[in-house]
Amino acid sequence: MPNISFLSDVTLNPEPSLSFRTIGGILDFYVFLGPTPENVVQQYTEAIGRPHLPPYWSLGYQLSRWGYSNIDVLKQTVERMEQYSIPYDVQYGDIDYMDHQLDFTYDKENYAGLPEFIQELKNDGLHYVIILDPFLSKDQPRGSYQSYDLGEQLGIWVNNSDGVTPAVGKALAPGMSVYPDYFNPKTAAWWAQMCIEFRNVLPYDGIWLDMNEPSNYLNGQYPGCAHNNLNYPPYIPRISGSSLFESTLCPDSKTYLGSLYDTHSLFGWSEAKPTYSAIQEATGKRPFVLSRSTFVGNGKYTAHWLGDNHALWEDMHLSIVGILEFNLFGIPQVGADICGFYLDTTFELCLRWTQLGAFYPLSRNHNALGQKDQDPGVFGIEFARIARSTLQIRYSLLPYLYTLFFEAHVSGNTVARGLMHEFPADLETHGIDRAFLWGPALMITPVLQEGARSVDVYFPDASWFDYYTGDKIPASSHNKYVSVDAPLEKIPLFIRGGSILPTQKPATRTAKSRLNPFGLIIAVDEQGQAYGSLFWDDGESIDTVESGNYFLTKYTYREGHLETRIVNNNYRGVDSLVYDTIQILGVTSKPRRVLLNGKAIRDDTHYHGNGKLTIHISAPLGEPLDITLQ
Ligand code: MIG
Repeated sequence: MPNISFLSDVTLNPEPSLSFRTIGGILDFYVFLGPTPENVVQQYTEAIGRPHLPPYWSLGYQLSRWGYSNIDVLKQTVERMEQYSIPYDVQYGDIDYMDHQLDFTYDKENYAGLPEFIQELKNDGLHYVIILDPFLSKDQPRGSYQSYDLGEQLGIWVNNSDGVTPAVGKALAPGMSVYPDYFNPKTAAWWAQMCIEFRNVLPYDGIWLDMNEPSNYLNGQYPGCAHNNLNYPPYIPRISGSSLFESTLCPDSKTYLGSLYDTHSLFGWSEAKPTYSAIQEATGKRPFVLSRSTFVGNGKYTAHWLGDNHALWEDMHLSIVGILEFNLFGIPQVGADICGFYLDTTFELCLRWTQLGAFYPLSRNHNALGQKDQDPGVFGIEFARIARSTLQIRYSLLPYLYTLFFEAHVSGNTVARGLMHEFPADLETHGIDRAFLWGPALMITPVLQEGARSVDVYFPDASWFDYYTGDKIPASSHNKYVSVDAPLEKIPLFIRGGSILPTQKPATRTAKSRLNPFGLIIAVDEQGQAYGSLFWDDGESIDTVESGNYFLTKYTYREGHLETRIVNNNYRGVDSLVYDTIQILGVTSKPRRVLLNGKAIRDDTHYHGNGKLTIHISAPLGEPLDITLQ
């Protein structure tokens, strides 16, 4: 796995072989031997740094758009979510909140009262994430834009090739803009100070880093790129655009670590850690940073969205590819703009995308300026009902998803993974990009075609259970594609035998769902066995894993007997939590009786003819749980 930051062509040849053609740098090759794809990712992230543990709230549903023209429009959107009780944890502010698109300001006319409104949202359990761009307008009246004035005084911008005069580009903000050079420790300190001071103005919870390629509306900075070998190298790899400086700065610009020719691809990465640390200091909590540009190692600090897509069925399909790739890259908290960014979406596309997006590790609906609204409350009651029930499934499975993020953090596992990670010997799985898994246990098979009311699902050789009914997929359907019903209101989901998934009763906010009773879905394999675990902490403190302040329990189910083994018991928040529903899938016959910690429980057991057993209990989460079927 070569970590090339220089522009390069990478060609996959049929031999099979790979060829690299790069315009600079040192080729350091690391070979990770696996043997499985999952092992490769574990070894790779061991080398580059494991992904950070995201705050729990950031696993909730996120809503964004470019073009909430004023605070009332934003309020109406939040209102619609409320009206339909749609699970939702995060609201974003795109550049509209700013005063003339200037970082570290807000629009006191169109967004009058924003600080108070953010506080209201927070009191209601929501979180607010603000966008920041990596450029500052240099043409504001003297003394009116302190962030720029201070930066200018400190001399912390990316410079022209002379290394002294700032590179001047054009961004959204009025006038011309300069670019913070985050490689410079003085820049990082200035940026942190700005972020921390701005938190006293807007009480944000996370930061969204946009345009950090870095992007520029000019090709190269003012007045153009000189004719030299850096700006016009003898060979240009196959990049989008015709020059190295299309929509960015000239390669011969100077950063603290060298010319942009060398550091361009690291610009976004260089912004990640300073932003992460600033939020940590400003909030005293676990940071959430969402970054558009990333490089090897970004997963230690940021989540990622896949950038500006279109409201097209094919883009929805391709989003699965992007999500699986970023899981390979060690940046597991990833999602695409649900319902599509550019172009107006449609009812059906947006509904199907909301169903798929409910299973993105990062579940965010986002929309471009000028497009029709596409938040889940805007399409009326039928859409809202389906969005709600799908997001309730996400919320009920968040303890499982969070446990996967814990495993990614400590062992480097992927969170969303391709089927080939679990069935590497089954060659058919290698090409599948229309279905994916959460961890080893949940298969998501979305509808990706307009008008379709069924999906062709490939079932690798394992036990599978329909998430909704608990019906077992017959062995005759293994190793082939089978048509599965997918009416408009449903995204087909399957649970793999051999797994135990921790769940929790959903709510409209994770702040509430986190207090609800837990459940377990136990899906047995052909030997009647299943395994799983639950990681739990307060969801927001810094370094809980490193300091041991968490709860971790392992589950084993064998021969009709569920046992827990509490591995770490250092989070007292579990003391007020309980288990209430245990579902076992694949039970061969109705048990005569069910024992909870050795004592028979009465009528609270329901056997569905299809092998699904539902047991209602009340048992403390923080204590060993023992259930026996007899
Ligand atoms: O030139 O902030 O990819 O998500 O809404 C557009 C406005 C700048 C690009 C981002 C998009 C965001 C938009 N930004």
